[in-house]
Amino acid sequence: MKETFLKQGFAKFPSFIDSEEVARIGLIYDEILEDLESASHLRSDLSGEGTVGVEKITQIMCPSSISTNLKKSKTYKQALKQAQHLLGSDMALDFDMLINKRPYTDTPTPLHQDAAYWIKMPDKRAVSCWIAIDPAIEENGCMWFIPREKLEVVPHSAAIPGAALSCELSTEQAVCIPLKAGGATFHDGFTPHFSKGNTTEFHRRALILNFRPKAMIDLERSMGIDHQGERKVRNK
Ligand SMILES: O=C(O)CCC(=O)C(=O)O
Repeated sequence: MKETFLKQGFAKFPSFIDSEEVARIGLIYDEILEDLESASHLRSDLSGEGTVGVEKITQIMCPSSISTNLKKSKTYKQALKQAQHLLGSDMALDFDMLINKRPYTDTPTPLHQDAAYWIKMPDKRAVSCWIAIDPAIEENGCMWFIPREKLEVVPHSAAIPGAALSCELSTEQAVCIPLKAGGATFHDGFTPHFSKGNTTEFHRRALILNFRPKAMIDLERSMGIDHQGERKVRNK
């Protein structure tokens, strides 16, 4: 898995957490998702269209700052261990987020590279662990990745101010990664990815943890970046 990740920028981990842990995380997830008040400053609609209550793709940044039980969970410990295995023992949790695609909202997450959202860093190592809390399939918005070669960011922009960033690249080589609940993918900041809309009657809940070298997190924080603010292109 490490070899695949380093070569193409992403890898699949079919059984990352067990069903009991999925259920535990799922309960915390739903509490945060349903609580419109405490998370309001961390919450937005990736589609750029919705307001709270009619969201299509709900993104809640730093859920572990709302429920401290998340950070203590097996999931967070295991994801950190895996990130360190993939990229080195200095990897630490930079930020986490929930992304939920509501039933029948049919709104894709556009093709992008995560590094477009981040400042340019001297040490480019970073890995996102995307954990399926519900089964993820093409029809509800599982992840698609394009194998990457270079550690470079192409130009990005947002279709609507405040919406998710997108870029223009061919998706001919994109690989669809369905997962059962508890499965995960790992991708780096340069790997282009997207997901299709949710056309099913069920929610598509994903929990995402991002790791990078501790020194780079310190650099970000010294520049006031904590991943809780405005969504925009930073990698200029
Ligand atoms: O969950 C999604 O639809 C997109 C997730 C994503 O872009 C990411 O984890 O970097």
